Amino acid sequence: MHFDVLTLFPEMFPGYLGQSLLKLAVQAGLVDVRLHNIRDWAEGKHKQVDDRPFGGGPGMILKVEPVVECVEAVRAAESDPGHLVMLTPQGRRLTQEIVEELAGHRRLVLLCGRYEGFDERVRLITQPDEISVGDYVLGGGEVAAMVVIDAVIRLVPGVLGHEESAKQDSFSGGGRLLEYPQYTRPREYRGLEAPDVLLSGDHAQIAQWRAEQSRRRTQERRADLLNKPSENK
Ligand code: JD8
Repeated sequence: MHFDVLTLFPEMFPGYLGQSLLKLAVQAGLVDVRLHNIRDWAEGKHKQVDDRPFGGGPGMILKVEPVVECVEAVRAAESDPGHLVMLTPQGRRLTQEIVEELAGHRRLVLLCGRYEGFDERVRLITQPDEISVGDYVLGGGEVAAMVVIDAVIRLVPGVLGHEESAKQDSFSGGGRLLEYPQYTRPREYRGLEAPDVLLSGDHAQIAQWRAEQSRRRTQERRADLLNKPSENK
Protein backbone atom coordinates (compact mmCIF):
# COMPACT_ATOMS: atom_id res chain seq x y z
CA MET A 1 0.00 0.00 0.00
CA HIS A 2 1.42 3.29 -1.11
CA PHE A 3 0.28 6.69 0.25
CA ASP A 4 1.18 10.15 -0.98
CA VAL A 5 0.18 12.95 1.38
CA LEU A 6 -0.16 16.46 -0.06
CA THR A 7 -0.07 19.04 2.71
CA LEU A 8 1.17 22.45 3.82
CA PHE A 9 2.22 20.87 7.13
CA PRO A 10 4.31 17.74 6.40
CA GLU A 11 5.95 18.14 9.82
CA MET A 12 2.70 16.93 11.44
CA PHE A 13 3.26 13.37 10.14
CA PRO A 14 6.60 11.89 11.31
CA GLY A 15 5.46 11.48 14.93
CA TYR A 16 2.43 9.50 13.82
CA LEU A 17 4.38 7.55 11.19
CA GLY A 18 7.01 6.55 13.77
CA GLN A 19 4.41 4.61 15.75
CA SER A 20 5.29 0.91 16.14
CA LEU A 21 2.73 -0.89 13.97
CA LEU A 22 3.14 1.51 11.05
CA LYS A 23 6.92 1.73 11.45
CA LEU A 24 7.25 -2.06 11.26
CA ALA A 25 4.98 -2.17 8.21
CA VAL A 26 7.10 0.50 6.49
CA GLN A 27 10.33 -1.35 7.39
CA ALA A 28 8.84 -4.58 6.01
CA GLY A 29 8.05 -2.79 2.74
CA LEU A 30 4.29 -3.36 3.13
CA VAL A 31 3.47 0.34 3.46
CA ASP A 32 5.11 3.41 1.97
CA VAL A 33 4.14 6.98 2.94
CA ARG A 34 5.54 9.93 0.99
CA LEU A 35 5.00 13.52 2.07
CA HIS A 36 4.74 16.40 -0.40
CA ASN A 37 4.68 20.06 0.59
CA ILE A 38 2.09 21.93 -1.51
CA ARG A 39 4.18 25.08 -0.98
CA ASP A 40 6.89 23.57 -3.21
CA TRP A 41 4.49 24.15 -6.15
CA ALA A 42 3.84 27.81 -5.29
CA GLU A 43 5.19 30.56 -7.56
CA GLY A 44 7.16 33.71 -6.77
CA LYS A 45 9.54 34.68 -4.04
CA HIS A 46 6.76 34.62 -1.43
CA LYS A 47 5.57 31.13 -2.43
CA GLN A 48 2.01 32.22 -1.72
CA VAL A 49 -0.43 29.32 -1.32
CA ASP A 50 -3.48 31.19 0.01
CA ASP A 51 -5.45 34.29 -0.90
CA ARG A 52 -8.54 36.25 0.15
CA PRO A 53 -11.95 34.92 -0.91
CA PHE A 54 -13.69 36.63 -3.85
CA GLY A 55 -16.87 38.19 -2.50
CA GLY A 56 -15.33 38.77 0.91
CA GLY A 57 -15.66 36.85 4.12
CA PRO A 58 -13.36 35.58 6.83
CA GLY A 59 -10.09 33.75 6.41
CA MET A 60 -8.05 32.65 3.44
CA ILE A 61 -8.62 30.16 0.61
CA LEU A 62 -6.05 27.71 -0.79
CA LYS A 63 -5.08 28.91 -4.25
CA VAL A 64 -5.96 26.70 -7.19
CA GLU A 65 -2.61 26.67 -9.07
CA PRO A 66 -0.22 25.23 -6.45
CA VAL A 67 -2.76 22.59 -5.35
CA VAL A 68 -3.67 21.41 -8.86
CA GLU A 69 -0.05 21.40 -9.99
CA CYS A 70 1.04 19.48 -6.89
CA VAL A 71 -1.71 16.87 -7.43
CA GLU A 72 -0.84 16.48 -11.12
CA ALA A 73 2.93 16.24 -10.55
CA VAL A 74 2.65 13.69 -7.75
CA ARG A 75 0.16 11.55 -9.67
CA ALA A 76 2.24 11.68 -12.88
CA ALA A 77 5.45 10.66 -11.11
CA GLU A 78 4.50 6.97 -11.20
CA SER A 79 2.76 4.63 -13.64
CA ASP A 80 -0.20 4.16 -11.27
CA PRO A 81 -1.78 7.64 -10.77
CA GLY A 82 -3.51 6.37 -7.64
CA HIS A 83 -6.92 7.14 -6.18
CA LEU A 84 -7.19 10.81 -5.23
CA VAL A 85 -8.87 11.48 -1.88
CA MET A 86 -9.64 15.00 -0.68
CA LEU A 87 -10.20 15.27 3.08
CA THR A 88 -13.07 17.71 3.55
CA PRO A 89 -16.09 18.18 5.84
CA GLN A 90 -18.21 18.04 2.67
CA GLY A 91 -17.17 14.49 1.76
CA ARG A 92 -18.84 11.10 2.27
CA ARG A 93 -18.53 10.21 5.91
CA LEU A 94 -15.82 7.58 6.49
CA THR A 95 -17.11 4.16 7.52
CA GLN A 96 -15.39 0.77 7.72
CA GLU A 97 -17.10 -0.06 4.41
CA ILE A 98 -15.40 2.94 2.77
CA VAL A 99 -12.09 2.02 4.47
CA GLU A 100 -12.38 -1.42 2.85
CA GLU A 101 -13.06 0.23 -0.50
CA LEU A 102 -10.02 2.54 -0.13
CA ALA A 103 -7.83 -0.41 0.88
CA GLY A 104 -8.61 -1.96 -2.51
CA HIS A 105 -6.42 0.63 -4.23
CA ARG A 106 -2.67 0.09 -4.52
CA ARG A 107 -1.97 3.82 -4.23
CA LEU A 108 -3.90 6.54 -2.35
CA VAL A 109 -3.11 10.23 -2.88
CA LEU A 110 -4.41 12.15 0.15
CA LEU A 111 -5.01 15.86 -0.37
CA CYS A 112 -5.07 17.88 2.87
CA GLY A 113 -6.42 21.42 3.02
CA ARG A 114 -6.04 24.22 5.56
CA TYR A 115 -7.49 27.68 6.19
CA GLU A 116 -11.09 28.01 4.91
CA GLY A 117 -10.52 25.22 2.39
CA PHE A 118 -9.86 24.88 -1.35
CA ASP A 119 -10.72 27.10 -4.29
CA GLU A 120 -13.69 25.24 -5.85
CA ARG A 121 -11.75 24.75 -9.10
CA VAL A 122 -9.45 22.25 -7.32
CA ARG A 123 -12.48 19.93 -7.08
CA LEU A 124 -13.68 20.63 -10.61
CA ILE A 125 -10.26 19.94 -12.14
CA THR A 126 -8.96 17.04 -10.03
CA GLN A 127 -12.32 15.25 -9.43
CA PRO A 128 -11.30 13.80 -6.06
CA ASP A 129 -13.12 11.25 -3.96
CA GLU A 130 -14.18 13.62 -1.13
CA ILE A 131 -14.07 12.04 2.34
CA SER A 132 -14.94 13.42 5.80
CA VAL A 133 -13.87 11.61 8.95
CA GLY A 134 -16.86 12.86 10.93
CA ASP A 135 -19.31 15.65 11.64
CA TYR A 136 -17.11 17.96 13.69
CA VAL A 137 -14.76 20.71 12.57
CA LEU A 138 -11.03 20.08 12.32
CA GLY A 139 -8.44 22.76 11.60
CA GLY A 140 -7.32 21.02 8.43
CA GLY A 141 -7.17 17.73 6.57
CA GLU A 142 -3.96 16.35 8.10
CA VAL A 143 -5.46 14.60 11.14
CA ALA A 144 -8.20 13.23 8.86
CA ALA A 145 -5.51 11.86 6.50
CA MET A 146 -3.84 10.12 9.47
CA VAL A 147 -7.21 8.58 10.34
CA VAL A 148 -7.53 7.24 6.78
CA ILE A 149 -3.95 5.87 6.79
CA ASP A 150 -4.45 4.29 10.22
CA ALA A 151 -7.70 2.57 9.27
CA VAL A 152 -6.51 1.43 5.81
CA ILE A 153 -3.15 -0.05 6.81
CA ARG A 154 -4.85 -2.38 9.28
CA LEU A 155 -6.40 -4.08 6.26
CA VAL A 156 -3.09 -4.53 4.40
CA PRO A 157 -2.14 -8.23 4.59
CA GLY A 158 0.82 -8.74 6.94
CA VAL A 159 0.57 -5.39 8.75
CA LEU A 160 -1.12 -6.76 11.85
CA GLY A 161 0.70 -9.23 14.05
CA HIS A 162 -2.04 -11.76 13.62
CA GLU A 163 -4.49 -11.48 10.77
CA GLU A 164 -7.51 -12.41 12.87
CA SER A 165 -7.55 -9.10 14.77
CA ALA A 166 -8.78 -6.96 11.86
CA LYS A 167 -11.59 -9.39 11.03
CA GLN A 168 -12.73 -9.52 14.64
CA ASP A 169 -12.73 -5.75 15.12
CA SER A 170 -15.97 -3.93 15.65
CA PHE A 171 -17.40 -2.89 12.29
CA SER A 172 -15.24 -5.26 10.27
CA GLY A 173 -16.77 -7.70 7.83
CA GLY A 174 -20.47 -8.39 7.95
CA GLY A 175 -21.23 -8.24 11.66
CA ARG A 176 -20.43 -4.65 12.56
CA LEU A 177 -21.31 -5.01 16.22
CA LEU A 178 -19.56 -3.35 19.14
CA GLU A 179 -16.93 -5.35 20.97
CA TYR A 180 -17.55 -7.49 24.03
CA PRO A 181 -15.87 -6.59 27.37
CA GLN A 182 -12.28 -7.79 27.78
CA TYR A 183 -10.31 -8.66 30.93
CA THR A 184 -6.74 -9.59 31.77
CA ARG A 185 -4.80 -10.16 35.01
CA PRO A 186 -5.35 -9.63 37.88
CA ARG A 187 -8.52 -11.69 38.13
CA GLU A 188 -9.81 -9.36 40.87
CA TYR A 189 -9.16 -5.61 41.27
CA ARG A 190 -10.86 -3.38 43.88
CA GLY A 191 -13.55 -5.99 44.30
CA LEU A 192 -14.27 -6.22 40.56
CA GLU A 193 -13.83 -9.77 39.26
CA ALA A 194 -13.38 -11.01 35.72
CA PRO A 195 -16.45 -13.08 34.74
CA ASP A 196 -15.99 -16.77 35.73
CA VAL A 197 -16.89 -17.95 32.22
CA LEU A 198 -13.71 -16.33 30.82
CA LEU A 199 -11.61 -18.44 33.22
CA SER A 200 -13.63 -21.64 32.67
CA GLY A 201 -11.65 -22.91 29.70
CA ASP A 202 -14.96 -23.74 27.98
CA HIS A 203 -14.42 -22.14 24.57
CA ALA A 204 -17.97 -22.68 23.34
CA GLN A 205 -19.36 -21.01 26.47
CA ILE A 206 -16.86 -18.15 26.14
CA ALA A 207 -17.85 -17.56 22.51
CA GLN A 208 -21.53 -17.58 23.45
CA TRP A 209 -21.00 -15.11 26.31
CA ARG A 210 -19.02 -12.76 24.07
CA ALA A 211 -21.63 -12.87 21.29
CA GLU A 212 -24.36 -12.06 23.81
CA GLN A 213 -22.35 -9.17 25.30
CA SER A 214 -21.71 -7.76 21.81
CA ARG A 215 -25.39 -7.90 20.92
CA ARG A 216 -26.47 -6.34 24.23
CA ARG A 217 -23.87 -3.58 24.08
CA THR A 218 -24.75 -2.75 20.49
CA GLN A 219 -28.49 -2.68 21.32
CA GLU A 220 -27.88 -0.36 24.30
CA ARG A 221 -25.35 2.01 22.75
CA ARG A 222 -25.68 1.83 18.98
CA ALA A 223 -29.07 0.40 18.03
CA ASP A 224 -28.60 2.10 14.65
CA LEU A 225 -25.96 -0.53 13.80
CA LEU A 226 -28.46 -3.36 14.29
CA ASN A 227 -31.14 -1.84 12.08
CA LYS A 228 -29.07 -0.85 9.06
CA PRO A 229 -25.60 -2.31 9.44
CA SER A 230 -23.96 -0.91 6.29
CA GLU A 231 -25.59 2.53 6.22
CA ASN A 232 -24.02 5.81 7.33
CA LYS A 233 -25.85 7.23 10.31
C1 JD8 B 1 -10.06 19.82 5.69
C2 JD8 B 1 -9.66 23.38 6.22
C3 JD8 B 1 -10.97 23.84 8.27
C4 JD8 B 1 -13.18 23.72 7.16
C5 JD8 B 1 -13.80 26.33 8.09
C6 JD8 B 1 -11.85 26.32 9.43
C7 JD8 B 1 -12.22 16.20 7.23
N1 JD8 B 1 -14.25 15.62 9.35
C8 JD8 B 1 -13.63 16.82 9.15
N2 JD8 B 1 -13.86 17.91 9.87
N3 JD8 B 1 -13.13 18.93 9.43
C9 JD8 B 1 -12.38 18.51 8.37
C10 JD8 B 1 -11.50 19.40 7.61
C11 JD8 B 1 -11.43 20.76 7.97
C12 JD8 B 1 -10.68 21.62 7.17
C13 JD8 B 1 -10.00 21.18 6.04
C14 JD8 B 1 -10.80 18.93 6.48
C15 JD8 B 1 -9.36 22.29 5.45
N4 JD8 B 1 -10.46 22.97 7.26
C16 JD8 B 1 -12.15 24.64 7.71
C17 JD8 B 1 -14.38 24.49 6.58
C18 JD8 B 1 -14.91 25.51 7.50
N5 JD8 B 1 -12.78 25.50 8.71
C19 JD8 B 1 -12.68 17.14 8.18
N6 JD8 B 1 -11.83 15.43 6.47
